[in-house]
Parts: sequence; structure tokens; C-alpha cells
Amino acid sequence: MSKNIFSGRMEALQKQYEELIAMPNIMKENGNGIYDRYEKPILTAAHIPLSWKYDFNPAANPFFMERFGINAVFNAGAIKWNNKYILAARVEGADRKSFFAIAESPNGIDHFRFWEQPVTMPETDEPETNIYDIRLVLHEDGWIYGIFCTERKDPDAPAGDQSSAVAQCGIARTKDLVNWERLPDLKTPSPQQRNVVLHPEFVNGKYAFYTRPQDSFIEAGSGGGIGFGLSDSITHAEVKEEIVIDKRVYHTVYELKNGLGPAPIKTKYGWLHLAHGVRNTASGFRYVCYLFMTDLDDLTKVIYKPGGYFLAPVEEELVGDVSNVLFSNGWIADEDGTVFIYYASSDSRMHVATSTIDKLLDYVMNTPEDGFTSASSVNTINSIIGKNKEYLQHNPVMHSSEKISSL
Ligand code: M1P
Repeated sequence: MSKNIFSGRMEALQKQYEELIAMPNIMKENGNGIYDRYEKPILTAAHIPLSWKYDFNPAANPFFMERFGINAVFNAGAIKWNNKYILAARVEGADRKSFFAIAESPNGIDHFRFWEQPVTMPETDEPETNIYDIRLVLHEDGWIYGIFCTERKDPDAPAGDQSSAVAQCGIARTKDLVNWERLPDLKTPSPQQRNVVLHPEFVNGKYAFYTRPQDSFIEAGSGGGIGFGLSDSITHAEVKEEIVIDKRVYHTVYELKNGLGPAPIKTKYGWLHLAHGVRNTASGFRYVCYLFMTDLDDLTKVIYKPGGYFLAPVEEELVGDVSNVLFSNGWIADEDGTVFIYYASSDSRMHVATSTIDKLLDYVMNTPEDGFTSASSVNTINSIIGKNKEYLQHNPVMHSSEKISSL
């Protein structure tokens, strides 16, 4: 009887799993011209291999019962490696602890499959409780770095407080994404750090980090903003001075917190950055992503910054463990100019959007900046309408389908 339960469930779940991995992902139609979204999430808790969750011995597990629950798969770092599109996902167990696991796809859009085992990340002398949100960076020193958040219980938390924590930046490096060498955590002047990113090139012969100084575990407090600093060493990384290059601003999508996403992409006009911004609402924090560009020679100088968000959660993306969150810490710029933007929705699942370097440059360099007032927004719209009227008056034939008469 139980043998039937075992084999029946095992076969059905294996079939379902293989169907999920084989499912194609279709581009959604009529996007905004900047990027395209896809119909389905690319990684979810259901993509976790059955062998991680189930004991396959019928004598030990007659009901083919789950022995280790997975809650969510999100906030993945990304890299193209050995011609495969690689994600280092944050996998969160039912026990709330996160760890990293590598999944690969042949095309960056679908058929993502996890490697046989999750990443065994070595610990430091002061082991952390939780690790999450890894950024994968191929540095010009030849190593692939994993820069991630480490979390430990706050030793100064009052008795009974089981929530206060200290977040810092963990650093590890690898040549094969399997064997990792753990290095000491980054030291900075800030009491807490999250969303730290390693710049892929040396800057004046030093390692360069983007940081996110913050006063407490959740609140940016008097700090915040995206910081930048240099370290002489990576094996004992220390940023002695953090310069905030992208501040929080009142009544914007990044008024409460912000933080860099993946490492920036180098273009002929500047470094393209994808970041997240947070604002408060009556229903809690809202996380969206925005783009900006820094100068090729002076990495602390923001030279273009479109107003508002670039990507925000929509439809089913709006709901999850932490609803109203869109977060990205991974993107891949392919040789042909395609950019794969990997983002998580509501701390629950991974998605992809695709664009190109040319489109992202056009977006970042030609989208109006935030004017910071309602009046300024209306002025910007009126200026677009005015230019359209003028253009369409001189080019009516080409745009006959666009109801010129209504202008
Ligand atoms: O829950 C939303 C996000 O919250 C944190 O981001 P930040 O440090 O900017 O507040 C991170 O824990 C992130 O993993 C999470 O997605």
C-alpha cells in the first residue's frame, strides 16, 4: 500500500517537475519599448530539485513526504559563464534561512535548472545566521566574486528582542562557482551594510565597492544612499571612506532607502547602474528599480538619471511573502548587446526582462530627470506634447494612423 503511495507520488512529482523545466517562456506583447517582460517566472520554489526535499528511500519515507520545505527562490546574482546563463539564487527554506544555489539556462529566458547541490559557502570565524542577495562579479583580477549580505543577531539587543540584527557584507571568490574561498567581511565606517557591490575593474589600483551605509538593520537612518569607497586589499577588504554618490531624496521612489543592484555595465558613454529604491506607503514599503549612469573616469559622478522608476511590480508580481517588492541584483550583458535583467518579485520568485544596451542607453540618456514637483511633471509632459504637435504638423503623412486631427 505505502509502496504504491510512494511510487505514485514520486512519479507524478517527477513528471510535473520535468514539465516545469521544459516549459517555454513567451515574451509579453506591447511592452514599453524599453524592455520586454515574459509570461512566466523563471525560478520558483517549485524549481528546486526533488532530491533536495524528499528522501527517495521507500523504507525511510513510505509516504514520499517532503523532508525539507523550500519557501521561495528570489534575489539572484547573475553571470554568463561557459556560454550558460547562470543565476545564483537566494533560496529560502521553510525555516526562513537563506542560502545560495546555482541554476543555469541555455538561453537566459527559460529552462533554468538547478545544479545538483546548493552552494556550500564557507563561514568566517564569526559564523552568520543568514546569508542572502549575492552579487556575482567577474573582476579584472580573474576571480569571480560573490558579494552578499551576512546577518547575525545583534549582540546589543535587549533581552527578549529576537529581531534586531547586524547586516554586513560577506565576500567569497571562486573559479568554478562550486568551490568558494571565503574572505573576511568588508569593514566600513558604517554600523550596518547591505547591498554592497564590487566594481568589476580596479580603480587607481584598488578594489572599489558600492556600499549602502545604514544606521540600523531596517532603517537607513541618518545614513543611506548608494556609497562608494576604495580598498587596498580584497583579502582584508576595508573601505575607510564612503562617499554617497546617489542620495535618498524627499518624495521620490527612493526617499526611504536605496541600494545598488548588480555590478554596473560598462558602455561607451558611462557605467550603467541598476538600483532599487524604497518608499513607505500605508500598506508598507514599496520597492522598485531605477537606472542611472556614472562617468567613465569619475565613478562617483552621476551623469544621467531618469526620473522615477524603470521597473515596478505588476500583476502577480505585486503579491508574495513581502508584497509590493521588485528587487534586482543580477543582469547579464550579452555579446550581441542583449541585456537580461533578472528581478525578483515580492521576495518570492525570479523573473527576466530583456532589453539591449542601445535601448538602455537611449532610456537613461533621453528620459527626463525627476523635477521633484507636480508642476515640473506637468511641464515635462507639456513639452513632450508640444514637440509631438510640431513634429506631426510637419510629418502628417507618416503618422496618418495616429489621429493627427485630435492634436
Ligand atoms: O524585503 C525587501 C528587500 O529588503 C531588503 O532590501 P533593503 O536592504 O534595501 O531594505 C533585502 O533584505 C532584500 O533581500 C529584500 O528583497
